[in-house]
Amino acid sequence: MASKFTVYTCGGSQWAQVSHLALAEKGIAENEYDVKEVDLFAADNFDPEYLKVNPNGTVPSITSPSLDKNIIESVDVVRWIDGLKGERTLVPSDAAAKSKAQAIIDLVHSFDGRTDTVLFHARNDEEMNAKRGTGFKDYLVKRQHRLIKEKEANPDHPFYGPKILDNGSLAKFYTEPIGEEHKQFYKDADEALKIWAKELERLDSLLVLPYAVGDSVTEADIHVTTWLSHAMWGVGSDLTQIQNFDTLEKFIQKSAPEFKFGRKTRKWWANITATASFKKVFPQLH
Ligand SMILES: N[C@@H](CCC(=O)N[C@@H](CS)C(=O)NCC(=O)O)C(=O)O
Repeated sequence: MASKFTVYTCGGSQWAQVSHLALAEKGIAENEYDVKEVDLFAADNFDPEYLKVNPNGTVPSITSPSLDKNIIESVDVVRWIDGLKGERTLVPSDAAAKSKAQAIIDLVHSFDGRTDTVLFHARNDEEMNAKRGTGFKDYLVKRQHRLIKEKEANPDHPFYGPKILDNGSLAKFYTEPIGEEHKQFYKDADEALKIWAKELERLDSLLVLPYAVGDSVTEADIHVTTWLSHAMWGVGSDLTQIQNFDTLEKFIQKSAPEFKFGRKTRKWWANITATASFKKVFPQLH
């Protein structure tokens, strides 16, 4: 293999976990690369030094002396890791499987499928007050403080202004007294969760068993796995009860009462969670 590369990651990040699943699937040993933890909970991804690595301020990223440009998107990270060793097994060679894998990846990376809907939004005062008592509030508030501090220190940096507005537009629902503006926030969350339920149904119809697009684990499995695990974690599932969708299902049913996790999704999850790579990266849900 070429010279050592560096994976920028964070234990609590769904998209960073795709790197670790891909590395495990490809059998790349831990001494073949370096790992740098970017603590999202301390908002270290907003450090101007990290923005030089990844101008989006997100994880994962990969740097390597063999690369002209850093890799800053999880989809590209998996594909690059796939090319490091042996045959390309994660990107399907069959055209139909490849396009189905892409459709599945697009679904979990889409605005409609984003896990933020499940993690940060609330549909009523009760949910809002409950969320205000969790680490989600600290996360959003810490981010806002860090962004403002970095903007003061780096006033001309183009990253901070838009990000302050973006994070602030969500953080305010956690910090300001509950009032009129929350009503629209709740309505939007409810609508987004109805759409989320539809996306899960669409995912179920796209899945081919035993794995996402057929007989072997591909990039599609990797992206859906980290996404679904993160959503289960985000709604407060028992993290050791890996097969138990109840908490997430009930959470979604509050917006989409007919929703149930589909037969194929459950079977696929049982298959993917039985793999050695899953067990290595997910000793419990996160
Ligand atoms: N499209 C990017 C999204 C990466 C992403 O949003 N990562 C999250 C963690 S799961 C992150 O770093 N968030 C920090 C932020 O947006 O400030 C990818 O797939 O790599």
